[in-house]
Amino acid sequence: MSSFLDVLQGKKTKHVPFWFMRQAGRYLPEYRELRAKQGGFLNMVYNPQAACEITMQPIRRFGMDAAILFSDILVIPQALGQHLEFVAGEGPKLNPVRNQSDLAALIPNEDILNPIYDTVSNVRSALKEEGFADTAMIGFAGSPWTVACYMVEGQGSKDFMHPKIAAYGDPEFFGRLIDMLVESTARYLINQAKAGAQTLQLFDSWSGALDAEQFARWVIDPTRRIVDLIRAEYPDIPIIGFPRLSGMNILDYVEKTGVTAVALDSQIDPVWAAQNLQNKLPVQGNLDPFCLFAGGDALKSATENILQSLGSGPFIFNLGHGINKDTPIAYVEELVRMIKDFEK
Ligand code: 1CP
Repeated sequence: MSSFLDVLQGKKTKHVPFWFMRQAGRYLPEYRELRAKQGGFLNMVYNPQAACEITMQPIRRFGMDAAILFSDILVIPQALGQHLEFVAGEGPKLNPVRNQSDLAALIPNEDILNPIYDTVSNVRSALKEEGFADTAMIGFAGSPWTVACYMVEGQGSKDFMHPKIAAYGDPEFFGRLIDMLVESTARYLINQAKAGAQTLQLFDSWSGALDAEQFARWVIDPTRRIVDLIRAEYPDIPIIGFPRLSGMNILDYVEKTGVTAVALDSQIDPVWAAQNLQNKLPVQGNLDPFCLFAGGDALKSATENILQSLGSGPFIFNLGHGINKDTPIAYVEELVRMIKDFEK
């Protein structure tokens, strides 16, 4: 039985299960090799054989307790009819949706997501066939607020000015966009569960951009609606929420969204999390990815601090955000050793 799923089901485990955000990706030479052959990120996302292979790569190397689907949060805007491309060295570019008429002009085609469900079932088979029967499969999506950030801004941003102005200034348009995202994201996650995903994670990378009132409206409420829609079909599937940089709003998030577990960014003190969050639900996190990049004594002491603070309660070790592409693999190996050696 998977210790990752055990933690999410409230059972005690002997070891601390772990996986790393962006564990499949450019820090791995085998990923870079496949990417060069496949010609581009989105080609790999929509190719169920390639995406399965990439999902498996870190599992074979490091033996994580969970494999996360190789895909991206921006496939949902694409399925809703928005033009998307990844420009090398610049990240995602979308034709911005800034008002009701931009929104009305979109022609959705959710069938484009079908290959991703094939990836999920391919990964489940590959895990069994390659002897990783205890490794769980995580499906995921972006949360409506974070996906709307990219849809309205049209690209990444430091402050997401356009979506914030739309959320304050044209809540009717913005609310309609969020409603669309709630519906399509719930369908997308339910289909991943149908294809074999055993846990679902919602990434809200930009939830820290909102004040408390806007956080309640655009993060908590839509997340709760997605959780309710999923639970109507899959009452028992664990759902992990990641309200990144949400600060003290994380308390309301934990209380009101209905998520099974909460993923922590690196700003949150593990000691505080043990006292204020882990008494309510399992937590996941939260080593700073740049501490892993730096390695050495800093990596050792931060990892020990996290394991000592959170390791004896319901806990899944992870990073506080995605692993950086230039992270030395030797440091990842060292981190894995420290987590595996930890005695509860
Ligand atoms: O090879 C490449 O150049 C592509 C880089 C890459 C990768 C490997 C992108 C582009 N996305 C991904 C995969 C990905 N994205 C996964 C796979 C599973 C894993 O191994 O963890 C996941 C879960 C995501 C989720 C994602 N995409 C988020 C949420 C988590 C986070 O990092 O905050 C976000 C915000 C995105 C958008 C995105 N996709 C890619 C980039 C470079 C970005 C960020 C753009 C920005 O700077 O705002």
